[in-house]
Amino acid sequence: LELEADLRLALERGEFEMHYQPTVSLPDSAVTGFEALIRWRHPTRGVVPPQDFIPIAEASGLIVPLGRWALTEACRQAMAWRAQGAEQPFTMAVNVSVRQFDRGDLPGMVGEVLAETGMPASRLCLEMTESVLMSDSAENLAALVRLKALGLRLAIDDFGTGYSSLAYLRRFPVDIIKIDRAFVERLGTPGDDSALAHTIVQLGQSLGLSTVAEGVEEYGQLAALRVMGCNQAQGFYFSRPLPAAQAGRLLLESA
Ligand code: G
Ligand code: G
Ligand code: MN
Ligand code: NA
Repeated sequence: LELEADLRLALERGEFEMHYQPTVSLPDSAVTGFEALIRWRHPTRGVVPPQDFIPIAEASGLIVPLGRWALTEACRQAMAWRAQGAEQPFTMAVNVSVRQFDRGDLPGMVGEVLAETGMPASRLCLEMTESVLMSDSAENLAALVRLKALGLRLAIDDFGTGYSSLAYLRRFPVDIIKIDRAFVERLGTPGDDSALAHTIVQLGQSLGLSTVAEGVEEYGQLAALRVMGCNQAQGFYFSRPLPAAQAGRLLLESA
């Protein structure tokens, strides 16, 4: 409760910041863009991880203004990097909560933020968990169709950890599946268990979806993903999430 009260004030006080973790293409490991990840610098508790405050923001409805702030900041930053000379196309991926679908007009908000920041829709990706599709609601489907009509891309985050059926991948206008790091962990080790990661990559290929492996920490995992034909990767092996200034340097150097 104390944290919820603090959370209400934190936006006004400017205590949030975004960090950016690069994503790379395979097999060449060129930087393709970033995932924006929110951080809260609490005045007395230090950095509070998102797992500790996103659920509170979701339950209280604060996720709606907080989500708008995060999207605006990520788009504003992407445009600032372009202005600083990042000429290569790169994507900005922003996480959205299922609560932003039921508690607000997510497509309307996204359209406004694109207009306010000048961010090209084609460079924006929204990441959502399977829960958005699992509810099988007509409202969520309509919202996804409106988001797609803006021209952006949609990714399923933590893919393979939900309880949803695969049928929704056809029904919903999804472009990217992000393979949960649980399936990446044991790749490239002796007697590794690569069957599930491989199956998800093949599922993506057969449905025409791009696959992104999360949580790549070691070379052996990267090598295994290259062989499977996974399209992109992300993880500590390449880079941790970085403050904006460092992420910007990485982008400008990789041009
Ligand atoms: O970077 P990491 O510990 O920071 O992120 C932990 C979790 O918090 C991840 O599941 C991530 O998707 C989620 N998360 C990070 N930033 C945001 C955000 O801006 N909005 C939402 N809804 N979730 C986020
Ligand atoms: O659920 P989502 O994919 O949005 O979560 C992103 C989270 O994963 C963030 O907390 C981020 O810090 C974390 N993360 C990113 N790369 C790695 C990695 O290589 N290993 C581990 N253990 N966590 C990672
Ligand atoms: Mn994510
Ligand atoms: Na994920």
